[in-house]
Formats: sequence, structure tokens, C-alpha cells
Amino acid sequence: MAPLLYDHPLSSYSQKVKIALREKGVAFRAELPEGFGTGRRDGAFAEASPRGEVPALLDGGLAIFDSTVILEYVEDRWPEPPLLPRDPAARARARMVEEVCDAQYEAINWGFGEILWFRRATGALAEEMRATAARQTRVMQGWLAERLGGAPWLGGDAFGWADAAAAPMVNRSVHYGLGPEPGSPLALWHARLRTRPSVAETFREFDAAAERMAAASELYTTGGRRREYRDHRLDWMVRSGGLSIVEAGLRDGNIRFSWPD
Ligand SMILES: N[C@@H](CCC(=O)N[C@@H](CS)C(=O)NCC(=O)O)C(=O)O
Repeated sequence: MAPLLYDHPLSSYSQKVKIALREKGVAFRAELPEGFGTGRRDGAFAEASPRGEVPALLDGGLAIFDSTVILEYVEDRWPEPPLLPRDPAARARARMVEEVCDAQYEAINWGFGEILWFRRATGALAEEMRATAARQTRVMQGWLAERLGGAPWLGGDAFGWADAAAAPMVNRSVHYGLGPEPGSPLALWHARLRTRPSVAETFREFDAAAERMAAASELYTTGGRRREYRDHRLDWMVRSGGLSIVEAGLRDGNIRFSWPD
């Protein structure tokens, strides 16, 4: 049976995994988990992902959570075509790009989304936090542009691990109007990404979900859902002036911390 991916099309972590699976031609089913965003501790999704996070992959009897662990598994289980290079130094470079994208870049995008989609701040605070995110986005894109140099891909001559990890991050910035300078090497890399079927399909799913987001966000601020504030994201929120947002979300019951409670 085809593997099942617990997915949300807006999740950059999920997108990374879908790009990898599609690059390798692995057929999979993608499913939005029931009760996603509630922090529910029962049911099939909670069993697969104790943190209540997407992505999680079910393959046969095996359940795997965390996008990096999943990516490693996908590379081991379906080695062709490889996404990680053979050379140890190149492998370390690819993994560093993934780590910075997952830990730093994603948190900035997420913070921007909390303001844009979930309207956690208004007025001067919102403006200040958006400006902080925009400035930090430029730092991230500068760092990625250095890694890219004059090559077509972050992986060098071939599309690879680092490209799959960075693609959803930069694409989300583009969606937010914070994309790389037109004509720059990173903007051309982003344009090149869109020509790959694996990425194009994943970005199309993102675009469709982003359109529905404005309406869905009400669910998070009014009833039932509690967005997870964790690790790098919580760190971003606090150091970017959003401590009052965390306090308000806890008071209003629409924010939760990570597992275990
Ligand atoms: N370290 C995890 C992070 C996954 C993560 O944060 N997923 C988010 C979506 S982008 C999530 O499912 N959050 C649960 C929630 O907000 O309820 C990974 O790499 O898979």
C-alpha cells in the first residue's frame, strides 16, 4: 500500500517531504489529520505524531514524525535518485542548509503568518513585527544566496536535499511579498524551482490552501483550535516583541505549547 503522509499544504516541513517523495517518484496519499491544530491526544494522528505535528509518514507498520527524520528515511528507503550527494563535505553543507531553513527561516515565516493570517497583532506592534520579519528574511536570503553562488542549485549542478528544504521557505517569502530581488541569483533559482514538476505541484497545493487561509484562520482565534507555539517559533515571537501575544493566546485558549503538556 502507498505510504500515507499526514500533511498540511501550508506546512513548509510537509512541503519539503512531498518534494522529496515526488522527486523519487514515490506514490503516496496525503491526508489532513482529523482535528489538526487542536492538540488532541487521541486518534490515529496523535498515535503517529505525539507532538500533534505534520508531517508524519506511515509506511507499512512504521510511523515516523519530524520532517528531517522522514527525509532521512525517504532517502534510505527509496535511494534513487539520491537527494544527498556522496561527498561528506557536500552532505554536511546540504544538511546545514536544511537545519537553518527549519530552525531560523521557518520561524520568521511563521511569525509573519501569525500577524498576516491570524491577526495576532494590530497597529504599531504589527508593523514593527512585520518589519523585523522582513529584515530577517533578507538575512536568510543573503545566506542562501551565498550558498548558491553561481551554481544552478543549492546542491551544485544537481537539484538536491538543500533545494528541497529551502524551496518552501523562499516560496513562502515570495507569497508574503518578501521574495528575493528580481533578477538576482536566488530569484532565478526560485524561478528554476517552479519548472520542476515535484516542486510545481507542491507549490500549487500551497497556493490553493493559502487562498482558503483567511477564512480558516477564524477557527484559531475563536473556537477549538490552539496553535502550537514551540521552540524556534516561540523564541521568534518573544524576541520580536510578541510576548503580549503569547500571554493573550494563553489567556484566550488559542495557543498551546509543545508536547508533553
Ligand atoms: N520539527 C518538526 C516541526 C513540524 C511542525 O512544526 N509542524 C507544524 C506545521 S508547519 C504543526 O504541525 N503544528 C501543529 C499545530 O500548530 O497544531 C518537523 O520538522 O517536522
